[in-house]
Amino acid sequence: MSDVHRIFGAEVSPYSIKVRSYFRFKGIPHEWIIRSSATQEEFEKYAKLPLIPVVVTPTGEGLQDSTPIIETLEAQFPDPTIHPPDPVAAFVSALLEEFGDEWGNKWMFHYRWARDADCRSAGGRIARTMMPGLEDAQYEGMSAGIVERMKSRVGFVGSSEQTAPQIEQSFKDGLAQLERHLADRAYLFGATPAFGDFGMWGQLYNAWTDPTAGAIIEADAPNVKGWLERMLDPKAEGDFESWSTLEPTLAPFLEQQVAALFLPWSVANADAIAGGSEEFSVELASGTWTQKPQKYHARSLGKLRERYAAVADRSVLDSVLEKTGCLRWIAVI
Ligand SMILES: N[C@@H](CCC(=O)N[C@@H](CS)C(=O)NCC(=O)O)C(=O)O
Repeated sequence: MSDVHRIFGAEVSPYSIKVRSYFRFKGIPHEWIIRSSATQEEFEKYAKLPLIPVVVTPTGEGLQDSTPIIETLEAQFPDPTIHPPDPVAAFVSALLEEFGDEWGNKWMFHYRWARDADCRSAGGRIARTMMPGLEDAQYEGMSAGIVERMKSRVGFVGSSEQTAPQIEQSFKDGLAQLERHLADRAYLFGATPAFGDFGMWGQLYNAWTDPTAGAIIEADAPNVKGWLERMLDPKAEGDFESWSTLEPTLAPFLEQQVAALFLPWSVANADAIAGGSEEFSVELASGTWTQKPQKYHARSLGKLRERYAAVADRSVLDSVLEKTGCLRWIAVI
């Protein structure tokens, strides 16, 4: 029997390239199959939801959702591990994985569909991926249709006139913080990639391929750019660090991005789902944020809290989370 996993995905999909980068790092034999009109029928055999990536295991099982995909594979292929041995670094890595998927996605998605130049670029690439082999003129109409559809969807991740300046400021501040953190290390948690790298990377790499966000990265963040390139095919170049050496440059990101913006948003979103609200408003450090709740993210906050509850000795972790302002959002007694 073949030992090859198949990944149905696309370059423009942050969650797809996140999973592919993980497969590459682990050295798990895999085939990358671009989801397009040509592969749609096969894709539908395995996809329960019309979302990419879908990983088809050698035994023919279809897996979806990048976080559980990575967790399932990590249990089967433990080496080289993506989890730092220091329990504080390991939890912060899981927190950044979640941040990347949920808040990093707002950065990427907002910038991709907010301005004409970005819409044209992404719409054109998506049309060419989905329907390969057409004439140039045919792509124009398709691309316009994709742009129209995607622009109508930005509100689902919370991008609006009210939140646009907050998302863009968070992207620029977060980038500056990561730039300092990556000044003297290959990956976010040391010399080998961690769970958190994969979640953050899929989104930021895609942002880099778009004109506006890409120009900001090119101009202001050479260290982040090096990491974006490295993460395409990440390699263990040494060991993980422990929290003590990561803290000076990673704590500011936890304070100003994770605790000040993402976690209060995530908790307000989960509360709105639990209360059956159509819309919620929350006061973030960056201002008032109003949107319709996102179902998926309430589930992933629950998973993060379970992960926190499963940490055997939380004394040091709690002091780090307390100091950075994260604890009150995560520790729900
Ligand atoms: N939580 C999912 C999200 C997957 C997702 O949102 N995929 C998007 C692209 S990045 C998608 O497939 N959209 C519909 C489409 O491309 O047809 C994961 O982590 O895999």
